[in-house]
Amino acid sequence: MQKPRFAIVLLLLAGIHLILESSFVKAAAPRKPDSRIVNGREAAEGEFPYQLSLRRQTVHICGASILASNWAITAAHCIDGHERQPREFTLRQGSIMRSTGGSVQPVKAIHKHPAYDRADMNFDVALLKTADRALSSPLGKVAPIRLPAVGEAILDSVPAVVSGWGHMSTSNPVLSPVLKSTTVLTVNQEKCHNDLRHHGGVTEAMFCAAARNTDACQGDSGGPISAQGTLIGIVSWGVGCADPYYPGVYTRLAHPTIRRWIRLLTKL
Ligand code: 4AZ
Repeated sequence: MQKPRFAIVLLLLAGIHLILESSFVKAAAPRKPDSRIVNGREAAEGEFPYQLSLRRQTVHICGASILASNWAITAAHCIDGHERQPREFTLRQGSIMRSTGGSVQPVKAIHKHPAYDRADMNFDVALLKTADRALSSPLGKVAPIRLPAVGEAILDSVPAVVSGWGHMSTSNPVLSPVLKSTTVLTVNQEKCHNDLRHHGGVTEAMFCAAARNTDACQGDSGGPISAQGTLIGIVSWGVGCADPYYPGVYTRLAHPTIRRWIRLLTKL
């Protein structure tokens, strides 16, 4: 089983990263569009105003997105086991730099989806509550992203933009110091289920997206994938990164069980 490994890798990464963050950043190769993250491009300041870096004990562990000035959304696997310790977590907003700029806001409460299953990553979503108006900025670099309607379908082969500070490739497991994004195409649900059949397939609370030589990767987890200004999903899991045989898997936010749970807690 590949899936639980990602969560473990992420925790290990956080530990190693705590020690090596500065040296990793220094060791990164000089800027080359093709050698960072799994391809994609560097973001411009203000291009992803809803993007957050979720930090545990000051170290980037995952992405997250702003839903309102006091609510963020991430993956359940990013906070699993720590939902009673919100004070370990902070959110950096308003900066394309992973470790500098913008402002860092404390998380006040963590709500893990009640149906989250770490064995198969089903319902991989969590809500993070902050102080009122914490997730906003007068500089205009911070803004919420809209959610899909309940049950809103995702068509096949639709372009969607995913962003984060995650690994540049499976063989170059280094976080990006600068926010990156890439465009992937949504994958037909049955095709994805079949592609991932040896890894448990996908549920209705997941969808897949892929493109040649580009993908989300470890460290992008919990972050946004959007289409036409709507947050359609959250980076959840995959088998390697940018592997031509395995599409990336995302939490489907329009799934009624997820969307209604978000509304219940946030009124959004
Ligand atoms: C992860 O564990 C992860 N290739 C995220 C996305 C993908 C793989 C792994 C997609 O954070």
